[in-house]
Amino acid sequence: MTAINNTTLRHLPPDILVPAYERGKVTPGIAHISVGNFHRAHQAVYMDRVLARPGQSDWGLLGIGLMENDAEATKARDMAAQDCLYSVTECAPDAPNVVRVIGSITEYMYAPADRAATIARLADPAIRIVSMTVTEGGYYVDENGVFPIDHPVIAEDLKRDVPHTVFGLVTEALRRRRESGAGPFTVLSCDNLPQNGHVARTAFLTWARARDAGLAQWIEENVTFPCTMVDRITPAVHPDDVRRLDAESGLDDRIPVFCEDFIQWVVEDKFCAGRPELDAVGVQFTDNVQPYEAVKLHMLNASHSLLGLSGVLSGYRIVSEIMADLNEVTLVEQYLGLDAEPLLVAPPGMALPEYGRRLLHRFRNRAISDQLLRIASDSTSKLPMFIKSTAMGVLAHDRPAVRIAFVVACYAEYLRGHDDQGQAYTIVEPHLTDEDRKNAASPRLEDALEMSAFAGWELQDNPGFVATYVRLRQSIRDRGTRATLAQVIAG
Ligand code: CS2
Repeated sequence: MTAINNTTLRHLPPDILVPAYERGKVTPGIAHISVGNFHRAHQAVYMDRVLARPGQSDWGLLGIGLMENDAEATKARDMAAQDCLYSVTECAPDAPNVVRVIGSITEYMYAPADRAATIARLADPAIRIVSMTVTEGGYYVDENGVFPIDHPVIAEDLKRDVPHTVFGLVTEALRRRRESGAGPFTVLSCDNLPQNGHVARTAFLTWARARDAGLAQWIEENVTFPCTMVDRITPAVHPDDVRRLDAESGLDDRIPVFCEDFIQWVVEDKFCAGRPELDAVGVQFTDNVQPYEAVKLHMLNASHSLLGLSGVLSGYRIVSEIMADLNEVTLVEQYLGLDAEPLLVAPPGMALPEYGRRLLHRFRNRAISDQLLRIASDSTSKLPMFIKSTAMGVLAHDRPAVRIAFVVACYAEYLRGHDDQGQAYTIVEPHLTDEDRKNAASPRLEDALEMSAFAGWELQDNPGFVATYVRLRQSIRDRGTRATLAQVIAG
């Protein structure tokens, strides 16, 4: 097995694709905050393509680890040991896997080790874009579009001279740039939430206003926050996956990632300090990302949530396996065709039924073994982004809400932490409050509709919906999820 680093890069096994540019000449122009698997399989791959083009060598990536925990500290050490190189295994459903080593991240900083140094690095005029994948819940913006400055995490961080949150780091860097005349950078959200650029703008501006009104005004006038739609299914990488991927590639890579072969990025062309030639490497630029993002969130991510929550309860763990269950597939087909699609406007050149069929094809991809527990995790933040607008549209049009009631019931039951066979699983729900836990566990099943995931959905105002939800949830308890699903798809 060959270790990956700058020295071994030109001597890797011949079937491994390596960067087609001289990494030594690349300097960072983009700082990316929270370098998760998705970023490494998506934006970093596009940037790897960009760097192979002439005149683009000042658009390397500076990765920034934000969260203070052991996993992040280990990642920083692994990145350093491998000169920030790592392999991406792209899995097509019907062709051999392709392994490429990605070289676009050329520098990595673990912010908790030295936050002041991280802020100083972001203030470097060479950095012209600060992008981020901080998760759906990471923006804190509530159902009314308000960034809560009195939230304990935010209120505490606002008091610090050297803040810890993404809002604090970015705002302090912008303060320096304003003072030094370095000018603004673009703030680019790459998370799965509707109007992610607008949400990011609200969050960063509200934070800045709470610190310094003059700075906030400068940000408002100078910094741009493009909206983006990002798409590539990227499973979690467990220790078993590391062993499997390394055995397949022949590399001794401590931090490999794997993903589907599909990739898409639609971006609003609004960059206040320039941008790399992403349009030359397959990124779509548009004035209006909204229809693309609505289709992606309300079709792909929503289907994922349906499969994740009902599937985990039924005893499934892997997406491609659940796709052999006709009832689960029918649930998704009915949800897409009857609930989601009638409320969506197709983006130019896209037919929604065809998009839906392609999704099912992607989910069937056996080569990626995507995990249902990954998809179900943090449903508290995801359901408002993926399901809420469809739920509200279905209820407003008085259409049958049985599938919405089912996913709501599945979420509440999933929180009990074991499937219908009694198998326990770990719930990863960082945004679930104590009040939520109480409501989820309440013997009065309606109380679960008070959980923060459903804030603003107006579910309780609809007695028909409440009755269907209670009936389905009780049925999951009495008869199991599979039997309940059979009733749901029968209408
Ligand atoms: C998934 C997404 O986590 C989830 O809920 O739906 O991670 C999904 O795989 C990506 O958005 C695909 O682009």
